[in-house]
Amino acid sequence: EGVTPQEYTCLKLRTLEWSERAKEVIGDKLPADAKVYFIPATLRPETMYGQTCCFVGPKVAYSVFEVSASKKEYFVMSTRAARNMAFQNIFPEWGVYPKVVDFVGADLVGTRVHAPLSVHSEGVYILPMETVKPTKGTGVVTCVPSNSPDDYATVLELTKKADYYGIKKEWVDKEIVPIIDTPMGDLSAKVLYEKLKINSPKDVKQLTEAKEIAYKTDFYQGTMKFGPFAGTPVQDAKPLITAQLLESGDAFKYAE
Ligand code: A2H
Repeated sequence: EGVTPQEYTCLKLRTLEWSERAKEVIGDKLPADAKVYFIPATLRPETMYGQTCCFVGPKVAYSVFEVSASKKEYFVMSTRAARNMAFQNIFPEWGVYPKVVDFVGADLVGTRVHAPLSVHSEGVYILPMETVKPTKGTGVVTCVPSNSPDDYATVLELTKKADYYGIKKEWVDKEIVPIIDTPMGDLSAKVLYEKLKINSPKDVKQLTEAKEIAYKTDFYQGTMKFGPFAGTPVQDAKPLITAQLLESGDAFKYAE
């Protein structure tokens, strides 16, 4: 945690169908017509067209928090993030973040959610990512394997070992659509994964390097290839896409 605050865009991924385990844990603690959203924090809102799943740490603690009793709106995230949000006018009452249900990440795996802007409009699945840090953002990470080397590495790992991770292969095996064109091609995460000879999400050193290169290449040399801003440089498109997400109510700003 640095001295300067990090400003994230938080996306609202509405739950469409809970995993069996999550249903058991929820029991009758939520109204039947509740609108429950998973809340990933991202620095790359311009890539949201390419979401193929959403990650939780399987051993990380998550809870459902009530954000609007009248609208029956609830958020799934870490308690740490809820507490911070309660002091950023994201909950109706200053400093108050009512907790309704407690989970461990593994309970949530297999839940299907709607990811705003994603080409996979039928919904994407909540999947496990071992490298999720409980002390960063909301603890929920939306997965964009076209542009995030970490996400690409985890998608490959889960695809190779679906049984081991207790997931269905079709939950992870979604088409990776190119979102941003760059001098190194239109799938910067995949190109760098291969070039730096990364083998798994545990190759932290190479992944750190890949992340830095991907970020700079996409931002400074990238042009949108997908969506309404196709042809626009990423530097110009990024604030426009962010504004659109905030305007539609599919996202909000969160700082820590
Ligand atoms: B980014 P910073 Cl396409 N644990 O979003 C691990 N990683 C987390 C996290 C957590 N608790 N919370 C957020 N993140 C990820 C998109 C993306 C991201 C792309 C490319 C790069 C990238 C899709 N995943 O991040 O340490 C989230 O992934 C590269 C750093 O606060 C978030 O943005 O700087 C980013 O890390 C925040 O990282």
